[in-house]
Amino acid sequence: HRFIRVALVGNPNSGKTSLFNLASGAHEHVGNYGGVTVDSKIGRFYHKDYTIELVDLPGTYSLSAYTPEERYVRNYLVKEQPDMVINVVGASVLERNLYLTTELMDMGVPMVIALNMYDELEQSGSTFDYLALSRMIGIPIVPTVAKRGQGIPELLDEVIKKYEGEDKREQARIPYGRVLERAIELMEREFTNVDISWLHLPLRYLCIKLLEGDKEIEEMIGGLSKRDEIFACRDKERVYIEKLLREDAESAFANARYGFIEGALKETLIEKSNIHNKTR
Ligand code: GDP
Ligand code: K
Ligand code: MG
Repeated sequence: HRFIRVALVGNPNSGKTSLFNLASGAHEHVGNYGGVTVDSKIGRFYHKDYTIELVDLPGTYSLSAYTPEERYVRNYLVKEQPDMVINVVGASVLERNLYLTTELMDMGVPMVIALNMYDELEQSGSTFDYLALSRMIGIPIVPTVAKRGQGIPELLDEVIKKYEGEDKREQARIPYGRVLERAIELMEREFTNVDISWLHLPLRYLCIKLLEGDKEIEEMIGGLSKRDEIFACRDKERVYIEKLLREDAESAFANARYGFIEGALKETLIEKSNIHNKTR
């Protein structure tokens, strides 16, 4: 019997708790962690030859360190290192929900996407080529109707497939455009011969967050001997980004994420209002 630790990550109201309850039955219990007010539930159940431990994390729109929920979820992912994340995405509010997905991709967490509220998408008359999006980002996407339990076995099958390495695809990296990519590259060079393995975060993610001005990540690397050079490079690149793009680095990264999402949806999602426009 194999044991897989899976974390549910998604926006508030995307259907995480519904999915959690339907998948785990009545075996969940409420736990409080580390004195924070936000909490998460843990449930264990069997799927095929596996024991799955599922954690229902607090809802969050982003993985910056601004709100207790954001901090909690990011720290959970870094410290607990779940085997897999199920990113629960509300199909009726795709653009906003996928922002968190891009951040999870930056973090390099192995994940499967539950395209939840699929019933609402179908009722809306929109068509969404989610398999094309899946190919684009290299992440399995499974339609679900969590409140009725639909799609959950298929979702868990994908979790197991990915856990067992049967899905050979590499998760795509978000392209940030020439200016930001150059800044990331220069930052990455500052980490040459610096051991960051203990941080359990990809170097690219670390550099992006430092450029964004993330205080928690700053503190994490505050003990490095090369910290002064790294911060100097960061400060210089932030000024450079603002000069070239006429927006601060944090907005530039956020806008690039939305740009990526917009481009991906343009190719895969036909909303009903657009169908009308085209046939008129
Ligand atoms: P959470 O905040 O992510 O934990 O979301 P919840 O599981 O609490 O769900 C939020 C609301 O959406 C509840 O009213 C659910 O009944 C409803 N809901 C959950 N999944 C689905 C779904 O697949 N389709 C529809 N139409 N509603 C859903
Ligand atoms: K709803
Ligand atoms: Mg919930």
